[in-house]
Amino acid sequence: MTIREIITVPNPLLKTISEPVKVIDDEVLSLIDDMIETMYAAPGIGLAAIQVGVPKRILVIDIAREDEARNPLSFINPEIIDPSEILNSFEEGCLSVPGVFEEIERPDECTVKYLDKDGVEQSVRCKGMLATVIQHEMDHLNGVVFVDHLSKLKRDRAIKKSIKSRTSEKNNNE
Ligand code: GNR
Ligand code: NI
Repeated sequence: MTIREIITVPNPLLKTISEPVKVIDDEVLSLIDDMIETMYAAPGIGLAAIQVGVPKRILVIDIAREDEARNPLSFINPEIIDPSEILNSFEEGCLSVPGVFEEIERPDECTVKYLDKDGVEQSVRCKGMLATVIQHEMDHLNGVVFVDHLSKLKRDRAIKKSIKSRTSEKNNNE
């Protein structure tokens, strides 16, 4: 397993629409392993393949608390269906927009249909935190980052702030 580099705004790759996985081969399985390791190292609670520069429709998520056992979930070719009309607001962050946290409204519940690592179709009803993270990750597969849900003014400020925070972090580490 390898920790891969996470791309950040304003890298234009983040706007890519990712392609469905055609065959779940060793390359896909090792990408999933690397994504899980990269997510834990970051640390984050979810990661889309495009965040490590690979435009494939693959997500990994682990919303277990720190005092709980790890529970990495992987989703291949996920689709969101039946989003609830009820919305929920959650403070979101993104490994590709470091240093920025904003309240984002999304459907409170949704169902995700996907292929597991064995290529078997699965369907899960997601609520709360899992629903938020799944929708945040699905956005990445469609070239959308969470700050795209903000007004243009707020989005431009958020991206500037993120670039600035990343630059100062680099300087601190050097
Ligand atoms: O680590 C992450 N935390 C988070 C918090 C609230 C809503 C969404 C997320 S996902 C994020 C990791 C990430 O950027 N995934 O794409
Ligand atoms: Ni993200």
